[in-house]
Parts: sequence; structure tokens; C-alpha cells
Amino acid sequence: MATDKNNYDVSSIQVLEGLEAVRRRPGMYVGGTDIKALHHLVYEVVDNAIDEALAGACTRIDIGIHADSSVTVTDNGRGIPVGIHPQMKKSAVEVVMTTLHSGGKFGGGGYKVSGGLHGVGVSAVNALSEWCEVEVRRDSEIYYQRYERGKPKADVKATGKTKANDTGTKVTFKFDPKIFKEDIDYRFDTLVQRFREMAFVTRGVTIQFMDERTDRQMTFYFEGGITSFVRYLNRNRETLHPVVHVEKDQDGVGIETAIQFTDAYTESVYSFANTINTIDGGTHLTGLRSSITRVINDYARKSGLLKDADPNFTGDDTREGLTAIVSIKHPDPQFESQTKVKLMNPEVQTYVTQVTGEAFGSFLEENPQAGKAIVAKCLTSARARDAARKARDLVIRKSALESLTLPGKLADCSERDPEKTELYIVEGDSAGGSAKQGRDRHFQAILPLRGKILNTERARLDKILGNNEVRALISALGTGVGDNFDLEGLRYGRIIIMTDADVDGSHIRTLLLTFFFRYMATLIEQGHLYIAQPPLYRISHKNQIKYSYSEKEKDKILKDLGADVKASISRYKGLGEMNPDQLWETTMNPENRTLLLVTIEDATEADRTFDMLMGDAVDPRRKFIQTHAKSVRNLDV
Ligand code: 28F
Repeated sequence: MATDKNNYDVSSIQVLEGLEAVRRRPGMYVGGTDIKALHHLVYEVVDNAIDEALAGACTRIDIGIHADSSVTVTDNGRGIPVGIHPQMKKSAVEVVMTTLHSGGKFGGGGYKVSGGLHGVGVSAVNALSEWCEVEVRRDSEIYYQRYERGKPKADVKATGKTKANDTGTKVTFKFDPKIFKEDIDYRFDTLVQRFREMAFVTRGVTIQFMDERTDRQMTFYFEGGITSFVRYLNRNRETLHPVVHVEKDQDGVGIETAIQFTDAYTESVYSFANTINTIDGGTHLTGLRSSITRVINDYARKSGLLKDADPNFTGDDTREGLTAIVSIKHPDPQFESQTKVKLMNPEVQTYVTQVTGEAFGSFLEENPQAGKAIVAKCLTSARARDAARKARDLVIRKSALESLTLPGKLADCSERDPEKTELYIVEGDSAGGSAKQGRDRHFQAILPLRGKILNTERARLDKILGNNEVRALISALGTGVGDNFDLEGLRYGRIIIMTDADVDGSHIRTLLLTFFFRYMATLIEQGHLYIAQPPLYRISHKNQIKYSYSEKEKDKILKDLGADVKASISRYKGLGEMNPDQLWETTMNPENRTLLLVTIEDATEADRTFDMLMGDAVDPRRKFIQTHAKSVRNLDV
């Protein structure tokens, strides 16, 4: 390829410097080198295919994870251009694949998913891959190029012919284990969650996901777009009316919202900008929320359901039971600089308010029975909020008075520095008794919880505050609850849930997780919440006793003991079967216990999962806890 000496050097130096920059500081480009960053590699490539769909040029995206954990993403778009790039003197596809931030569409027009970490472009993925290959089908030709750690192995070459209507781009990459050193691999469920979301907000596109490591496969295709998304979120709930959907273009900005109230107490509202899940919200979400509240107040007054003397519903009163999605498509989205998942374009708030206000307003006018049901729900919510405020004030006043007296059944520890102390929440009095005897009373406190605490998912805060078990927990923790939660008051550095390994135990654990998620989320976000891992088996042979925490571990212990020996194995059904010393040795002694750290990876996922967890099937509960709890061995005390 004839190259002007200078240009060739300049552009190849720019490429090499770019790759070096990415490999030296991956955190700047994909947010780190943990499992979230690994998933970002996939999202980055898929986002480019989604861009083709947003441009109306792609209707199908296939994602495959291969047995070696390499990933292939294929779209049936136009195919990345292969012509020689005027300035770079290289094929455009090589420029896109190797130059940072080169993926942006030429000139104006079209929407780019770029925003958040999404905008770095596929070149960052290429740089962080041991190897990467691109295949472009375009103009009845097939083009190919291979890279290693971002460096092209040869020029782009035509490798074959194809039919004129067979066009698209296929990228395969294998993450570089030199960069992603931790023992991590893609998580099917997490990727599925994101692909499902993408299909909801990119209506009409088929996204097929195949995991060759497990032969699990999912295909998403939602003709109904975000209306289907709202129906999916409400699948376990009683709805008050059909989904209210509107889609309009305002000055070149696509505005789309879907709204549906249910009998739940929780709120599930999600916002997207150019298909990015803006988890920190922004102007589109503000516009959605304020217009819903304004429309309900206007309707309630006009229909006489709110008397002149009644105060307006607040934003909180209209949020209970609200499921809503706002998805906007903007040619030039502005994201908040740090996390980049908050939309800042001011004009969008006005557009969303106008479009949603008009559509939701006329829906209530035309469907008075829906209007009445929604206003009735807001009325009960407003009253319950008052009751909760009064109950909370009562509890706070009461606990202010009794602040020094802690719940009678709390066996506190002598250490006062929260950094060095931990609270075991133990199911049942018998296990509570063993835990009190077996613990190290210097830094371990025990709070036995009797029976099943109130199913907090369905109840309101005022009732929950009235429940003795929950009040004992709140005062033992010292943080207050809900809006009054203050981490400063936390009396223990670690809160450890210790329940039986059986169905009841996992139900109690789920209720506690739901309570903490709904009313003390900071506790989880700041990494204070753990799950104790009692042993499943006790294996004794001659004078040797070993404990195993999983089937796999049991088989290994037996194998190490040698197949011929007669080892006696007992399966633990519950904590109560262990005497205090065994409970200490196996589950409480920091030297050899296993604690699972509860981390909420994604409020969306946790929110949805908790809804599901409150359903009847027990399996999702177990899956949730296994999926979301990381095991933390031998924590430094
Ligand atoms: C597997 C991941 O990356 N698909 C892509 C296109 C299509 C165009 C494009 C991409 C123009 C030159 C900047 C084609 N024809 N899937 C993908 N499909 N990039 S990435 O253009 C990139 C710009 O470099 C494309 C006409 N316009 C745009």
C-alpha cells in the first residue's frame, strides 16, 4: 500500500501509544480488571452492533461464548467500511479496530451508544485481548484481519466472495489473561440480564446468546419494546390498568415512555439513553417522574378525588406500585463526567414531561376506572406514609428514650470498636444458644431471631417497624432505618446472617436480605453484610475429623482418605445439630470459617430478583444467594 512515509509512521505510532495506554491502565477504559470489566468488553462490542440497529441497518445480533472463553459477536449490519482511510492511509476497518475513539460515526446523524464506559470503542477491547479477529461482509466480498494484543498481524485481506445481500460484521476476541489475572470468567446470568434489556430498548432486534461452556442459550426479540419490558417487570404483580405507552420525536430526540401501576409497594422505574441503562437517572427520569405526579394531581383534583383542602400528592406518594421505563435516543447525549450513567441534556426533561404528560393525562381522562384506581393507591400510600412517619417518630422517640437499652435477647460483645466487632443474626433459639456459648464474646455478638420475620416485601414500613423481631434487629444495629438510616450509628463492622441450610433457613435469609435491601441498602453497598456458611458434612475416620462445605469438597476429602477406608459421614440438617465447639470451629472461628459477602451487583437485577424471591419457587432463592454471594475465606479479624 503506497504510504506517505510520515503519515504511516504518525498513525502507527498513534496506534501503538493508544494500545500501550489501554494495557497500562485498563481501569481508565473498561473500569478495572474484575468480572464487571470483563463483561464491559462484551458490552463494548455488542454496543457497536446495537448502533447499527439504531441506524436501522441491523436486525439480528448473535453473541457466543466459546469453550475457551473467547467471544464472538456477529451482526447483519452494513459491515464496517474497508476502504482506505484518507488520513490514516489504512483500511477503515483497521482504523476502527486499532485507534481509540475511532468508532464514532462520520459526521452527524444516527445515534451512538457512546456514553459511559461504552464510548471507548472496540479498539480498547482489542488492546486488552490476547487475540482478536474481525470479519466484514460487504460489497459481495469477505474481508478479514487478525490482531494480537491489539497489533495487526497483517493487512486487511479479502478472503472470499459472498452474496450481495450477505453483509455484516463479526468480531471474535479472547480476553488477555495477562490483564485479567483474577480467576474470573463470564457470568451467563449477568450477560443475559443486559442482553434482555438491550432487546427491550431496541425494539424489533433479535439478540441470540449462546454459551458453549454450558450449552445454555437465550434468544430475545421484543416487538413490543419497552411496553413488553414493563409487562415483564410486572409479570408477578397485580396490575391496575394496561400499559400506557407513547413514542414521539421532539426536535430530533426520540422520546419513549411506558407506564403501568400495580398493587405492589415497590417502585420499578428504569431509564435509558441510547440503550444505555442510566442507573443514576438524569433529566429524562426527572421529567418522567415529575410529569406522572403532576398528571395524577391534576386528574385527582379535576375528578374531585382530592378535595381543595387535601394537600397534593408528593412524588413519593405516586411512586409506590409504579413500574415505568423512559428510553430516549439522542444524537448528542451528554453524560455526567464521573460515572457516565446519568443523562445531563436539560432539554430532554422538558421533552419527556411534555410527551408523557400529554399521553398519560389523556389516558386517565379516557379511562376513569384506571384513574380512580391509581388515585386510590396514592391516597393509601399518602396515609401509610403519614402512619410510617408517626410510627418512625414514635420508634425513634421511644428508642431515643430507651436508646441505652438494647433488645433483651442480644448477647453483646465486650469490644466497643465497630471495626473489630461482628453481629451474628441466628435463626432459632437453640442455634442462638449454641452460638452464644461457642462464640468469642470479645468481638462476637449474637442476636437470635425467632421464627419467620414479617414478609417485608409485601408489608409497609409502619407495620415492619412494629414487628418485634425487626425492631430488635434495628436497635441492635444502631443505624435507624429507611430515610433515617445513618451508617455512623452502626455498632458492628460485620453483620452475619447464620441460618440453616434447609428451605426454611433460606427463606429466613431471603427475608432478611429483602429487609436489608429495601431499608438498609447502604449496609450491603458498604460491604457490611455476610452470610455464614455452616458445613454440610462431618467426616470422621479414626481420630481424624473433617468438615465439608460442599458435595465437591466431601468427595475430595473421601478421595484423599482413600476409597477403601470406612469413613463415617454425617449430613448436617441444621445448626442445632452442632454443639457450641463444633459451631465455633466450623462456622464462627475466623481462622477457618467461610463467609459469603453479599454484594448487590445491580439494583435492577437485585430488585427483579427480590420480587421473584418473594414468589413461591424456592430454587431462584438458592440461585440468587449462590450467584450473588462471593465466598470470603479466612477474613482478617
Ligand atoms: C460485532 C460488532 O462493530 N458493527 C459495526 C458498522 C457499520 C458502519 C461503521 C460499524 C465509518 C468508518 C467509522 C457502515 N456503512 N459489530 C460492529 N457496523 N461501523 S461497527 O462505520 C464506522 C464509521 O469508520 C458503517 C456505512 N456507515 C457506517
